Amino acid sequence: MLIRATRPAVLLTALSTGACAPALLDPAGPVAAGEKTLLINSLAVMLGIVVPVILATIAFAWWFRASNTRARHLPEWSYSGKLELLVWSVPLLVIIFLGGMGWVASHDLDPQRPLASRQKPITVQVIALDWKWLFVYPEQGVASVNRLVIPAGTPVQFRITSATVMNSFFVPQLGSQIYAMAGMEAKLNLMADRPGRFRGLSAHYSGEGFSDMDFTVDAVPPRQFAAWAAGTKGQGPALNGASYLALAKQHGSIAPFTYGSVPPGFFAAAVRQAGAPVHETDNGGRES
Ligand SMILES: [Cu+2]
Repeated sequence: MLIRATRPAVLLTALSTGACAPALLDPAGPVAAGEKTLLINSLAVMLGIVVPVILATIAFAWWFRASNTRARHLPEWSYSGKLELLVWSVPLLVIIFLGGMGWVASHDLDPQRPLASRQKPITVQVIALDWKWLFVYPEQGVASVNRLVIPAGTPVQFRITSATVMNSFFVPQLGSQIYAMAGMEAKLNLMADRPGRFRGLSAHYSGEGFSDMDFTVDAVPPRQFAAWAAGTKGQGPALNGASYLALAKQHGSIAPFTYGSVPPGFFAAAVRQAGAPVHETDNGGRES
C-alpha cells in the first residue's frame, strides 16, 4: 500500500526533472497557465472516451468468452438505432466540446491580444539571427544578445522578426511560441507573474547552429529591471549598422552581452531589410 501511494509522487518527480514537460506544466505567467489548463482539460475530456472504451472492450471480451453459456449470441443481428445513436452522438458531443474549448482558448490566448494588467506594458523587439537572438528595448534605448531581461508582473509586448531564415521564438514557461520571419513582424504578448530564470529557445529547426539558439530569460522585479536598463545604457558597444552586420556574421554560440545604445527606428529598419544582414555574410552553411 505504501509503495502504491508513493508511485504517483515518483512519477511526478521524474516528469518534473525531464526536459520539456516540466516547463509546460510549470507555468510562470497567465498565457502559459491558460495553455496548461487547456491541455489538461482536453486530456480529461479525451480520457472520458478512451477509458470507458478500454473498459468496455475488456468487459465484452470477457462476457462473450467461449465458455460463457449465459451470453446470448445473435449471428444474424445487423442494426440497432439506439446503438447507432450512442456510437455517433458521444464522439460528436466530444468533438463539439473539445472544439468549443479550443475556440474559446485560442481567442483568450491570442498572441496579438494585449494582456490585462494595471502595469503599463513594455515593448521588446526581437530579431532572430544565425544562430542567436537580439533583443532591442526601444523605450530604454539598449539591446541585449542571448539574454532577455523583463520586469516581472508587467505585460511585455514582443515584436518579432528574423534577419535570416525562419525561427520560432518560444519561452515555454511563459507560453505561446511564434514564428520569426524575415520581412515580417509577429506580435506576441506574454507576462511573467513572478521573478525567475526561464529557458528560451528557437522551437523551429533553422540550420547548423540551431542547437545553440537558446537564451536566458530573467524576470526581475520592476525596480531591478529599471536599474539594469539604466546601468546598461551608454555602456559597451553601440548597436548600429556596422555592429549589427558584425553580429550577424558571428558564428557559434555567443555569450550574452549588451549594447549601450540603439538608434531610433532600428527594428523597423531590420524588418524592411528582410534578411539583408545575413545575405551579406559568407553563406555559413546555407545554399546559394
Ligand atoms: Cu515548424
